[in-house]
Amino acid sequence: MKFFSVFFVLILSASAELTLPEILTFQNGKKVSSAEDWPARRSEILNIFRENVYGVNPVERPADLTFELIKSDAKALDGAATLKVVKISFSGLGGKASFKANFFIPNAVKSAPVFLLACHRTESENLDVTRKVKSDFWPVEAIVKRGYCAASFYTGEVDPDKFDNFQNGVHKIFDKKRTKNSWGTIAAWAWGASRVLDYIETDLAMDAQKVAIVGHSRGGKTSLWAGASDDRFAMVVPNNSGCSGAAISKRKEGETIAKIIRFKHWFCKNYNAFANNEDNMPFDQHMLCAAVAPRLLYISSATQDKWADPEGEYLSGVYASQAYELLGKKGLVSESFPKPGGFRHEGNVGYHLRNGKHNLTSFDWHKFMDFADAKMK
Ligand code: GTR
Repeated sequence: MKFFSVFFVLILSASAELTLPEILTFQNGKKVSSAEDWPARRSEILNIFRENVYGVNPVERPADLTFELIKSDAKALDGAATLKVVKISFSGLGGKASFKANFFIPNAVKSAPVFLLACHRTESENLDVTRKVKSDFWPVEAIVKRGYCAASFYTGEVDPDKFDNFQNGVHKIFDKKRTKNSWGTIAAWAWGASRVLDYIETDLAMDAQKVAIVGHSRGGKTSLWAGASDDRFAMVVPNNSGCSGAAISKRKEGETIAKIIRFKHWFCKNYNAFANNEDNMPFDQHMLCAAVAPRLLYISSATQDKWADPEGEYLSGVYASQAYELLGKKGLVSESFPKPGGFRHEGNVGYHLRNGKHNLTSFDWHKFMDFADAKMK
C-alpha cells in the first residue's frame, strides 16, 4: 500500500524530479515503521513548523479564559436555530482582551456537529448575525439546514491583519521578548480557533468531537495550522490555502515564499530563510497535511486560482496519505488530478477542484458537508 502512494506521486507530479522530504522518516534518519511511532513523528513535524514557519505560541489555553453569552435567540432563522454570540475573554502580561464567536445551532439536532469558519473577510458583510446581509462565504441557512451548527469568528478581532510590530491583538497581550521563532498572525488566528473549540467543549448543544475548522486563503493557512496542531478538531478544511497552506512550496508554482513574506506579520522570522531557497527546505507542506492523520482532511482548490497552485494543493493530500495508511486508514483515494468540478471523497482525505476563481462559495460548502455527512456525522 505504501508503495502504491509513492507510485501515484511519481505519475502525478508535474516535475518528476520533485523530491520531497519524507513524511515517514524521523529527523535522525530512522524510519517511521509502525503506528506506534507516529505520535513522536507528528510532534517532530509540528515542531518543525513552529520553529520555521508559523512560530511558537507563548500560551495555549490561558488560565483565566472565560466565556460570556452576550446575545442569544432561541428562534433564530425562523425558529430553525438558536443563535449564541459568546465573548471569549482572557488576560496576559499586556492586559485584558476578548473576541466574539457566533453560533447558529440547529434546533432539530441534538448535540450538533459544527463547521467553524475562521473568517478574515469583513465582518459586517460576511458574519451578520441578524442575517440581513447574507454571503456565500458563511452560508448559515444552508449549513443549519443540513444539520450542522454554523459557527464563526472574525480573525481580525483576535489579531489585526497588518504589520504593526506586534503591538496589537493577542501579541500585545501575550508577547514577551520577540525572537526569530515567535508566533506570527496566522498562529494567533489558529490559537483563536482553538479557544472557540474550548467554548464548544462546554456547550452540550454542540458535539465537540465533531468540529470541522474551515478557512479560505489566509484563513485556509490558518485552518490547516489550527487543525494540524490541535488534534481536537475532527475535520480540517483549508480552502484555496495556497502557499504556506496546503500547496507544496518546492514546486515554486504561483505564489512562492519570497512573494508571501511581503506579509511580514503572518509568519515567524525564521521563515525568511527559505525565500528563494525552497530546494534546501528540510520540510514541506505535505508534512503538515500528514499531521492531521488519521483525522479528516479536506483540501479544496479552484481552477482559476493559479496563485494558490491547485495541483500543488492536491499533491499534498496525495503525499500525506502515507501517514493515513500507516494508521490503517485510506488517505486521498485518487488516480489522477480531478477534472474541473471533480472531487474525491472516498478516503479520509477529501479533495475537490471547483470551477472558477479564488473564493469560498456555496459549491465548496456543500462539498465539505457531503464529505462530512459520510465521514463525520
Ligand atoms: C494574497 C496572498 C495569498 C492569500 C490571499 C488571501 O494576497 O498572496 O497567500 O492568502 O492573499 O488571503 O486572500
